[in-house]
Amino acid sequence: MEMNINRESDINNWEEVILIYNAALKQISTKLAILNDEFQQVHKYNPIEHIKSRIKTSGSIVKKLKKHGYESTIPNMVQYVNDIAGIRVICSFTSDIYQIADIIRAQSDIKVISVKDYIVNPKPSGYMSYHMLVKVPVYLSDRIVDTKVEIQIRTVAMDFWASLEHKINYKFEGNVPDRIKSELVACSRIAAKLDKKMLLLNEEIQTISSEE
Ligand code: 0O2
Repeated sequence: MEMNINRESDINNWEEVILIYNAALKQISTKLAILNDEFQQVHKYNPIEHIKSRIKTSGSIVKKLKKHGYESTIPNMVQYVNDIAGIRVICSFTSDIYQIADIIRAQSDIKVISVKDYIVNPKPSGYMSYHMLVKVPVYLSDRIVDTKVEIQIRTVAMDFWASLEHKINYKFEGNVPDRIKSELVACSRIAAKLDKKMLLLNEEIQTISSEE
């Protein structure tokens, strides 16, 4: 049977949205888990600490569409909301982030649509992370749907910062006092420093072990 390759814009209802984006998340999660197992076997090292994935809630999707001035329709969701399917990969070291990103990029069935490197260019809030927007084919019984997934790759320290900042923003409903905002920026710089020091320390340990 010949399969049609469909665009996401052919997704018709909410149940289908959930089905397809969940399938896309499973595909990426499985790929990453296999890569981690392979690393463990070949290099005796796990670059991935853990992986979290989620489908954006309908409420958050509607909020995002509203923010950008779009009506809440299924075609608009699929076209304009890039992170309906989101996966977060937490690593120990900054070097792991770029290594994982390169491996994702090299997968023949994954198309990288865009990359935002908030590690090289942190957001004014202090937010640091490496974002990749990719498309992965989802195989249904009668068609293949190229589906967007947002992959956020960050270190444990960056993740710690982002989750605290998220909680603070939620508590103050977006109106965070300036003093707390600048403390958060300072914390982000400390986290970046910690990441650098831990990476150097790890590299030193690796050199010593390889000499032994
Ligand atoms: P949630 O709750 O994680 O779903 P776009 O997604 O393209 O419309 P933007 O801002 O250009 O909007 O995308 P970007 O910069 O890639 O950020 C998207 C996601 O990154 C956010 O999703 C957050 O998960 C995370 N993020 C970005 N900036 C910050 C920040 O300052 N603090 C924290 N804690 N997280 C951030 P959502 O939809 O905003 O939220």
